Amino acid sequence: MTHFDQPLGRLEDLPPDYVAALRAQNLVPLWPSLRAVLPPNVPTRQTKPTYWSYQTLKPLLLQAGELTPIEKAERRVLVLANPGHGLEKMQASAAMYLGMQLLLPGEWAPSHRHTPNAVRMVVEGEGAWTTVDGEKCPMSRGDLILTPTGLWHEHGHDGTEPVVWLDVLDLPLVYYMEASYHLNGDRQTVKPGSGERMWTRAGVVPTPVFQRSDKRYPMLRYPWTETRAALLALAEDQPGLECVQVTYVNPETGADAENILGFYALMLRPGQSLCLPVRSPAVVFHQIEGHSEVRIAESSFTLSEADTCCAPGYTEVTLRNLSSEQPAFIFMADESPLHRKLGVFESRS
Ligand code: 1HN
Repeated sequence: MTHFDQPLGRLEDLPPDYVAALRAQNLVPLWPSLRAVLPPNVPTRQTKPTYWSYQTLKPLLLQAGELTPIEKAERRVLVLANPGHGLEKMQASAAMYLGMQLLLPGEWAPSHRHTPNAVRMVVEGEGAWTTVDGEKCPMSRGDLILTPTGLWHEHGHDGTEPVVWLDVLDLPLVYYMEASYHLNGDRQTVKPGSGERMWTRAGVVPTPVFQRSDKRYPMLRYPWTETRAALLALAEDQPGLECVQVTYVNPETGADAENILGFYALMLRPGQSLCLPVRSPAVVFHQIEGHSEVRIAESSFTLSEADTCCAPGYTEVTLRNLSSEQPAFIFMADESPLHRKLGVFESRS
């Protein structure tokens, strides 16, 4: 037996007065906790495979609309919390926060900006908009709207039915870094133009007077009609392609749309099963269209439209389209930009 295989000393093995003397000086012995913080082969993950049903959640969200006026909420959200982290932590994974937000006709969620990055994935309802950095972004089902770090954003609703969207933020990470705060602002003045029109065609970008845009976030709204069409075109063009997936990117640089979390749309062909590679980051799956089975290690969830689930990192995930006739469309969010930037990204298959 090498000394690496030996069990390490426990806190109970030490004289209590020695431990007390250490504590009095804010000192802690490493060896009793070394295996907990640095386990062999696979990290300890508090993130549990967790599923949230939209059908179950929606009436509770509408009830929040009756119980709490928007002025008393600022953002009327039910947080999709992972019990593995403790519900009060409001975390879906180590770095991801998820919430379902309700805006009722005529309501306004005032302008603010903050350090965490956010995106909205529109779940249902028409007539709402989000103004981000002066750009008014209409919200339709399946649209992805960025509200990156530091940019002013406010939500309004000129329609007649409730609007619901999924918020994805890197709040747990930014909060853990002790870097999370917000500022309130005045109603924004809407500027002309929209990135979604100027950057829709991936091969050509606007160059007024031969100048490329120097905006860090040129495109703020990614309409579902375009993303869906891109997936269908990819599937048709590459009939043998197993993973029909697109990444939401900055159209000027090709980099991930935001700094910390990555966003993707995936199409499962009718009847298709897809084994995802085992990778270090946690992943969130949100069904945009159709029905899928998501197997995450020993758990299995059926995702119907607007359902959401999450998988910890270092875990086997298999997706299956439950329809043999229709494609299924899934929105995904993960922590890979963060893992890659920090140099801890890993793919094991
Ligand atoms: C936020 O700013 C919004 O602007 C939604 O709609 C959810 C959760 C935590 C922190 C900021 C929004 C949020 C949030």
